Amino acid sequence: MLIKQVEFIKSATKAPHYPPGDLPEIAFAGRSNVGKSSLINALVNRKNLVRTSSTPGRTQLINFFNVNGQFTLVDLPGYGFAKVPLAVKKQWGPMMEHYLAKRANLRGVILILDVRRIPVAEDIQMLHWLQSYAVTPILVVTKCDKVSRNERGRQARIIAQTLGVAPEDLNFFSALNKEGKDQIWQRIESALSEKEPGNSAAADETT
Ligand SMILES: Nc1nc2c(ncn2[C@@H]2O[C@H](COP(=O)(O)OP(=O)(O)OP(=O)(O)O)[C@@H](O)[C@H]2O)c(=O)[nH]1
Ligand SMILES: [Mg+2]
Repeated sequence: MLIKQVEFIKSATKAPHYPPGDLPEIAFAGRSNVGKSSLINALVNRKNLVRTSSTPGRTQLINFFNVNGQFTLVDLPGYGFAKVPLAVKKQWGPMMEHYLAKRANLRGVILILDVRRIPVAEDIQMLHWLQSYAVTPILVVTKCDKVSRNERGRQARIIAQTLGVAPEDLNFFSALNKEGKDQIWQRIESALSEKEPGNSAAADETT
């Protein structure tokens, strides 16, 4: 993917505040601190388009970015961080389901997992939502620079088994050495070029 132009559009929590959904869209989901913002920055070759943080759970808004005037990338709020206030935690599920149900232009969601960790309940929940809203999941296992090849293989089997997917469905990535970037772009491009997914009907129903 040739990146000519990337710009922040806006932040939102609810559908009335989302930017117009006239371009195909790809969203990034995962636990707090898993590396969502780092992956977006790496994909668009920018060091700090999206703020990365050492304080997990900082991004509680849905952030929209336009790429080349052609499609939208969306940084979704992270989940699963223990220190986030309960009131904020309770908002996550409805905010996510609302977004997934309403966003008819959504073509795929990149679900990001830490190579060193077993997927949590919210990861599995997210995958189930994607299946029920017919949104293409793209599974990315990140921070691969932190483990050996052997450890990666072992973890990949556990992660795939916990999620109920084939190990071949996992895309390995590292924001440090950019391993896996081209393959992830290929998956994104193929999701972007898919025809209208089945969730446009669901969006109409709930309006
Ligand atoms: N070694 C290594 N560190 C990474 C990688 N990806 C992210 N990090 C680090 O992990 C921390 C969190 O990264 P972010 O990209 O901010 O994670 P996030 O998922 O956007 O976090 P929230 O927005 O708080 O939910 C930062 O210190 C990053 O530098 C990676 O592939 N390898
Ligand atoms: Mg972030």
